[in-house]
Amino acid sequence: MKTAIAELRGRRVWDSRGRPTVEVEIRTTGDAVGRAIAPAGASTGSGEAVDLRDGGSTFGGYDVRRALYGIATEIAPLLRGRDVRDQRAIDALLVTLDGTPDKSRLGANALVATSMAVAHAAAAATGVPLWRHLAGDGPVGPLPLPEIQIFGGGAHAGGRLDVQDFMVIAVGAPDFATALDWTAEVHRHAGRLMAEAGRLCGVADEGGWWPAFDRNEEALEMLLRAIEAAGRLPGEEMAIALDIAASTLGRCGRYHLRREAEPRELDSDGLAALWLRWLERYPIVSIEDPLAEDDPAAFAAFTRAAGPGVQVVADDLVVTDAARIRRAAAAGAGNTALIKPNQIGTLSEVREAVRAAGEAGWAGIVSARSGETEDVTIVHLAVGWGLPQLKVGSFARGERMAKWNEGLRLAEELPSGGALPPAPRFPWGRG
Ligand code: 2PG
Ligand code: MG
Repeated sequence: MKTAIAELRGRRVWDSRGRPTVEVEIRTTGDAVGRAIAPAGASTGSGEAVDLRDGGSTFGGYDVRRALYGIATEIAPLLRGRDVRDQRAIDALLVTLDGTPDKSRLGANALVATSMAVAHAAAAATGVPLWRHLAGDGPVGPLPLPEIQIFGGGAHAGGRLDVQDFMVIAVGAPDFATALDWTAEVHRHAGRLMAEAGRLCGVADEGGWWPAFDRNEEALEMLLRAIEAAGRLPGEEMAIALDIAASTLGRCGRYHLRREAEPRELDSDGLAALWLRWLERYPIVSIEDPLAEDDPAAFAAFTRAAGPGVQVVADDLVVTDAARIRRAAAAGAGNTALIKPNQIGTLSEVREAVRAAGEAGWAGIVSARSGETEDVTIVHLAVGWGLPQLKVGSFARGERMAKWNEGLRLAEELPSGGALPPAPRFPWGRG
């Protein structure tokens, strides 16, 4: 057998924010190599699996020596000799070995890097691309529709705006490459318009422009101008998507906004009403985490009020956890799940979350984190598992462009070429 794990090692590498992170490299008995790197979030849901850090003062407490120690002393000995094609069994072993409900003993960073490296090694050992390996005998999805950040805010830009991600979706693009072409122009024009207006302050965590706006709506207005300047029809060709990341704005139904006119403290209804006004005024097709993770009833009320024409994405509320997705779906809180592998820890659990979303009639968006690297596993995951959308931050910086560029390469390999998911790309239509 050439697919057994001969060697598994962790190493400390660095992410896009200059923080340590975990890379796992697996070599099989047939000399195939698989490698994967754990990403990390800044605005994390409280139910996420634990990203194990050393604490203390070195590298701000973000060092990963403990996670690497667990890989060397427990994970590697346990997995040596296992068949890399047996992802489910390996993931189950990892979950049992950790033994905690939140992966806090070995760390979800150690687990996710291991689990993804297993998939890479299996693909390499069997001589197929990762997307094909992940799909198994099942159908392969088309390339996902990109959701791309133009301005950063919230936790990704020092709280410069209340809303975390101002993004665009090329809803009218005929294929993946064209979606990127259109976005490149919007991104470029947005930067130019901001510089002209004296509102450009650099680049935020995920590569979007770091804005110096006084009000949240200035960002929406400028986004609209950038779409028009790029020669695209707002709403029909290029639509707006937001990630409010409302869990960073308040708790227990009390929200504090710094970039709005008075009143700046809003209750759940007030916050929902603000977003509903934006939905009427701007071509917004998708809104993520409009209410906080501890406010599911208001999240559900907002989903109903927004109507079937709007994609309401649950991130912090469901944290890529199948059980939480089922609960949220039963309550009507959202209609789309954000899927981030490191929120749960192993690929098999991610797969379960994707299944739970599908069974509930929800759509899925596979997503990167604010702390990223050159790792492109999630692009293959979107294709292999047929997730129709991909969110990886902006159209700048290597760790983001690595994913978009991987999509362009896959367009040459896939049976569907560069085609995007068939219309309607938003299953609930645009109202
Ligand atoms: C999010 C992600 C990506 P983070 O909230 O969806 O934008 O951010 O990785 O910081 O959680
Ligand atoms: Mg989010």
